[in-house]
Amino acid sequence: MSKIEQTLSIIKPDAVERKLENEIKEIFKNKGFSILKEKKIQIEKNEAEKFYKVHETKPFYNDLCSYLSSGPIVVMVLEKNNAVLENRELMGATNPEDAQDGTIRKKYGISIDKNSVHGSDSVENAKIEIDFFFKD
Ligand code: IDP
Ligand code: MG
Repeated sequence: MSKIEQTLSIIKPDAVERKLENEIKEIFKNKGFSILKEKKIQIEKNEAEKFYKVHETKPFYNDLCSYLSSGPIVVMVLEKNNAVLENRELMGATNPEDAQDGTIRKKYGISIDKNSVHGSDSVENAKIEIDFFFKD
């Protein structure tokens, strides 16, 4: 069974800095994702801390939040059948070294921290993350 879902995608600072946003958006569109909403923003570190709160006990939390707030990002709501899982598959493994051929992180990721994209990991978290950036 497939069902229409929405998921939150972020093109992270390393990819925006390398001017990859249009290329990455084309990949999503070519795979059948609709970009329902998008905005290019830079967030404050305290907002990144809220967004990544689930990771607050991890040793990489501080660096992760500094990084996400270090430059412009592109935040998007993607829609497709099974969007959450399909986006995770298209992104590839968290560490680009482990990501499969054909994935965004394999193609563009620099390192485990500079891995070019974020994607929600469940339908429930997708709703929370979409609200975080687009509730107004
Ligand atoms: P995900 O982005 O694939 O969902 P998460 O485990 O949710 O991966 O971690 C969030 C982000 O934190 C990752 O995308 C990555 O940038 C960073 N991260 C995860 N694990 C590590 C690590 O071991 N060292 C440094 N950064 C990490
Ligand atoms: Mg995650």
